[in-house]
Amino acid sequence: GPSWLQPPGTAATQSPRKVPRRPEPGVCGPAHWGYVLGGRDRGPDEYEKRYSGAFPPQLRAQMRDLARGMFVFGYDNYMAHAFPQDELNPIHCRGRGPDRGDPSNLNINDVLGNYSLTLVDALDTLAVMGNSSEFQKAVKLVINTVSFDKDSTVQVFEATIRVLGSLLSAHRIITDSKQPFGDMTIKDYDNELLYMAHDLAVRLLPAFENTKTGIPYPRVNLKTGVPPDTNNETCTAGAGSLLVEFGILSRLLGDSTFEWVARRAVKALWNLRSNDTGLLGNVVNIQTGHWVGKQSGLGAGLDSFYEYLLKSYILFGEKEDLEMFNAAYQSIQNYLRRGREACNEGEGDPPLYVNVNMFSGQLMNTWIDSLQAFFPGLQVLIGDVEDAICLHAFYYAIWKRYGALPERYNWQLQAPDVLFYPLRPELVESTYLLYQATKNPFYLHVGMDILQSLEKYTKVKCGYATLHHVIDKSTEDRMESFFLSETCKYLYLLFDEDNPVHKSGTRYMFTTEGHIVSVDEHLRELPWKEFFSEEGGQDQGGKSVHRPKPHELKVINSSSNCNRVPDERRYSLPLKSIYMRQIDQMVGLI
Ligand code: DMJ
Repeated sequence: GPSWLQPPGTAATQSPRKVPRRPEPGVCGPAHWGYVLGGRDRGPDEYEKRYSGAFPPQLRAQMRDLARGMFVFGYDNYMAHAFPQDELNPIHCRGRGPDRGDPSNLNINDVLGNYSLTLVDALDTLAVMGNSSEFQKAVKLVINTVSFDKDSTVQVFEATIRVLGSLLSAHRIITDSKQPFGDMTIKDYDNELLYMAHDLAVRLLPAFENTKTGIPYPRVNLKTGVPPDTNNETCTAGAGSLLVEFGILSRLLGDSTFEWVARRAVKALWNLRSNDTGLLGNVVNIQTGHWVGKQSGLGAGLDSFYEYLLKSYILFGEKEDLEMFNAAYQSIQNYLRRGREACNEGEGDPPLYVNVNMFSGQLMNTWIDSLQAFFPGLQVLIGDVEDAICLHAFYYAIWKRYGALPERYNWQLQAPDVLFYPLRPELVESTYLLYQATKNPFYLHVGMDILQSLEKYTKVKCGYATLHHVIDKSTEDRMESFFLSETCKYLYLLFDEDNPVHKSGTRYMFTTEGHIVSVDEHLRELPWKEFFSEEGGQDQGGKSVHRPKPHELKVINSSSNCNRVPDERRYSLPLKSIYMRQIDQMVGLI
């Protein structure tokens, strides 16, 4: 089996890995993925021909229009058949709201709050695509018809990233004096979206009360607060990735409450990390602080926790956020990363990030999940582009095999463990960010491939449907709101070379739901600094907690922190044929 089964240090890998490193031509080691996935030997010329040549401008425009058409088809059908309900059932052309008949149906009820979720979540995609008339119409509809005074019990995290984040993003677009996307102003706009965001956040606040650790309850009822029979267990990402939206809201309103509770949650989780490994688990009890789920990985349960440590720093400039991120990144390199030290050189299997026990660092299982595919995008933001290239290629290899990403893929069995694909954006997100960092046309080919398989396997009568089974390609009657807010947006941006998001002087960052927020000095002003003094290096029992030394990786400066990577700071080594060969070995099926 691959050396990924071995603990770090016993395989061909060094721990900790030194990052980032540059490849030297001609030293590819044996690639396990190559034979796992059926790779064939090909001469370098073929790679040059296939990927390194320019992606013709007409083809790029065609793909941009295809991505736009995909969004429009999904959006128009939602508006025609589902609005004001939360989601579109694209096969039967109907709307879907919360499952009132079965409160335990969390897959639905955590997300659908009876607040026109898909419309709200799609607002800034309309702006990014330059559709000012529909953006203005949609904003007015939201203002006039959406209310949060609903007897809906929703997940705090989902309501925050999908609804609160979108309202704040749209508010900023409307009030931006530069209007880079065309005229997105609203006549007589009186900060209504900001007030709606405030109203929603106030309804979420009960989740942060009566918790002994400061870690919030996972769910609240928007009318009545935390339900009496509520669960005391939450996943780390759910409780610890609220700071971007809550911080923006606080800073726009000049009210520290929201940022304070979100930051307290992050710190409480951080203080519960393992003293030995520096890792966090995936599920914690909010009253006792005990880890219920001890699995540490980059996917479900933890993904956006890491993402928001870095993005909070980018947005608010608080050093402690960067320090936490750097320490977390180092622990990830030490305990989760398996395989050879460098992506593109040396002996041993290519690198992979596995799931381990947070206390021992021992491997817990042999699957990775599709949510983890966001991680190369995060690595681009910190400049670890080479490692990002490798991890992205692994996920693309899986996509090539199934025309989608199975929710879980077992790398030991070389088969999916969980077979559905709900139109998730993570691989497209990383593809877009890697393209911005390298400008290598390989990523346009990847995007085209993804677009074409979405068209082929998921397009149905009234929209795009969840793949129930990535092998037999059967579908389910559900189109999640992130398909319009993220998947379509990243695909469009990948091919829209001149989009203001990566062209204008304004710097944008994406929230974890793909909502754009501009990074500006205004958000770094902090009138309530004294409330946020360091709570010290102590755990809850007063014992001092070991803090790993912050990793050397530095966010280069505020302008390269954004998703728009300026020309002069792009990865200086474009993908050469050596990369292509490597990627081909991994992908195998190209
Ligand atoms: C989205 O809601 C967000 O990207 C979140 O961070 C993770 N899951 C979905 C998309 O897969």
